[in-house]
Amino acid sequence: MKLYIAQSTCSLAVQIIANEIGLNPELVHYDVFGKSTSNGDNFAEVNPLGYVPVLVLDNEHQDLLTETTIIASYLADQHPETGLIPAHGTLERVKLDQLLTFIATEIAQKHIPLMRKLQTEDGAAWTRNKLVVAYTMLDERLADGRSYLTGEQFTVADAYVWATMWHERSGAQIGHLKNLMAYIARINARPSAIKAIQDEIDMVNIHEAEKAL
Ligand SMILES: N[C@@H](CCC(=O)N[C@@H](CS)C(=O)NCC(=O)O)C(=O)O
Repeated sequence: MKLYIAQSTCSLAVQIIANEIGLNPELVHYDVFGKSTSNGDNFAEVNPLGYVPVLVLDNEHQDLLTETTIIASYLADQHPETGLIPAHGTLERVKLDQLLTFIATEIAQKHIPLMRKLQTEDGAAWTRNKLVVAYTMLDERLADGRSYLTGEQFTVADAYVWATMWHERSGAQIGHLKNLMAYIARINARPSAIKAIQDEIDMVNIHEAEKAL
């Protein structure tokens, strides 16, 4: 499998899930601003929508998957023994999918216009408030002492929240949310997270070195 990633982005959610499972997809770094890739692929042809993550499967047609929630869920579904996602058709799965949609729409996609400074002052204040409300909801969920969002089991929802902690870049004030911060520290300590970050750094360095040639 080939996984297209970009620095400090939602592709980290797929990397950490792949690591939890023990998969080793070939990583390709995409420079979101410079538009080049670490292996020379034309990313506009890979994903005309211009964003990561993209997973290219090893199957007969080399199917290509986009959308963070879909890729992470697909990998987890292929390995039910990991417990990273509940089984399809169960209420637990519906609740997990509900969380994933919440994270995608109320957190990940709310950060992006802020980080890119695309909004008016009033618009940015509205979006930052939305983020604080969303993160507060997660913080309250963790208040009963559970380790992860759904209990003691790390899931794709935790991977996604961890990968989209962009509050310092977007200016959302959430440092006071102690349960959330302890939870993120817990995920940071997972070997899968440490490896994901190191692999990303390595890929960025390889790509930078190629660009310098
Ligand atoms: N709908 C996509 C959006 C992914 C997305 O926003 N990716 C960002 C990084 S987190 C990206 O690659 N942005 C580059 C661009 O849009 O030019 C998903 O949920 O995975």
